[in-house]
Amino acid sequence: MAKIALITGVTGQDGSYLSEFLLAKGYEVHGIIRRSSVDYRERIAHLEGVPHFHLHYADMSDSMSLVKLVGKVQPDEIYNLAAQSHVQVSFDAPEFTADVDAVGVLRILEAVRTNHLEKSCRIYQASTSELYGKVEEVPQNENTPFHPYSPYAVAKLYGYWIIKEYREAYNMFCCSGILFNHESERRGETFVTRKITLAAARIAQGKQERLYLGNLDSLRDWGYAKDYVECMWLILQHDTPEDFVIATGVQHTVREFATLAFHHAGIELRWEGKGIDEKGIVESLSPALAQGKGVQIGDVVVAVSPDFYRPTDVVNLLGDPSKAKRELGWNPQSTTFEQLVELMVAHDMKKIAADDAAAEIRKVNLAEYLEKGVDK
Ligand code: NAP
Ligand code: G4F
Repeated sequence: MAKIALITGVTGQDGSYLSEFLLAKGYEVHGIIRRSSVDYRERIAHLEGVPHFHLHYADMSDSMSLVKLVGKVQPDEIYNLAAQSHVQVSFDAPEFTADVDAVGVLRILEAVRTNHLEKSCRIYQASTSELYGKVEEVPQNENTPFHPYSPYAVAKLYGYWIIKEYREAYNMFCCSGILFNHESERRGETFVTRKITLAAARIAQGKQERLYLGNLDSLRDWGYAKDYVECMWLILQHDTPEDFVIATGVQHTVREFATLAFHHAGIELRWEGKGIDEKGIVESLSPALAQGKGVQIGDVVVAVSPDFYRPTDVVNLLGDPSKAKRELGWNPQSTTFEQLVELMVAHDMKKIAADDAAAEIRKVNLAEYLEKGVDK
């Protein structure tokens, strides 16, 4: 019998990779989607219609929908990935963030208990390095004290503790993966890495003049999302329910990410100024770009805007993945930082060129339509 997995947050970056991973392992995969006025689900469009992949409407803020769905699907494993996952947005929408990211976890746990599945169903909770927040030690491991530093992190801390509580109170197999930042070609476009790779591609292709960023000194331990979903599965296959730090053990600043991303787009940057006055200036161009009329040597292509500063910012994340390496046999270095940046830029260079080609086709179609009329 194929194992049955239920994924909340299936339309997100991690949900899409995890679906592919579990389908390849022979699972029957069920995902939760929510009603939206635009029904195209970009990251999982290629999976819709695939046998053993099923989507259901429910919402993390609606316990009844979750209870009914868990009862209907009878999952062996639940991967709770759904969240309002943007830290800066959590300052603007703290109550919504708490409802989905904190109480949502409780709703999943209670849906499992209500359906009497607590002995058979294993639960993975998408926890986060944001719990370390205003960090109390570097690097951070499973024993490092938490100091959440945003409404998002405070909500996720509740999720972490309620998972632990249900594990101890009801003997449930539920665990948190404390994942450090992981990125990919499917990363949301307002997270800093994707914002940079898309902008570098647009600037190289003459479609954007400048990229505005916030804190360039912030340090992150960035890994590749495709590598990290394997760990979510490994955590649930472990003999005992335990929490794990998942990270690469290497950190870089936002500035270093930007320098490397622009390099792969054909633009070498030099940095001048400090704080709000810092700028990324074009030092040299690849031969292909040097011949074009777009970006020029001396252009300011990166600047700092206070709009992207946070009321409190987490600035020094570095994970120690020793436990995951030792107990799960997971390799934290499958994809290096350098490979990650390169593959994201390569993807976005193609995407921006293709978007332009598609827009050109739409323009031609529109011109033809206006000229010939709809019936001709
Ligand atoms: P993401 O791309 O932002 O995806 C979030 C998912 O949650 C989407 O499918 C979204 O659905 C869904 N969702 C949001 N609110 C919901 C609601 N009320 N009901 C049902 N679904 C809802 O996030 P991700 O990067 O894949 O991250 C997955 C999880 O890991 C999140 O819990 C995140 O907080 C956590 N995490 C991420 C990282 C990272 O670096 N990526 C690191 C540590 C922890 P829509 O598509 O409909 O919006
Ligand atoms: O890319 P970010 O928005 O990711 P952040 O805040 O680290 O959160 C992500 O990783 C967490 C794991 O640690 C997840 F739990 C969470 O769900 C999410 O996936 O920002 C990274 C850093 C921050 O210090 C931010 O201040 O980059 C800095 N930054 C500088 N300029 C910027 C920008 N961040 C964004 N989003 N946009 C900027 O323009």
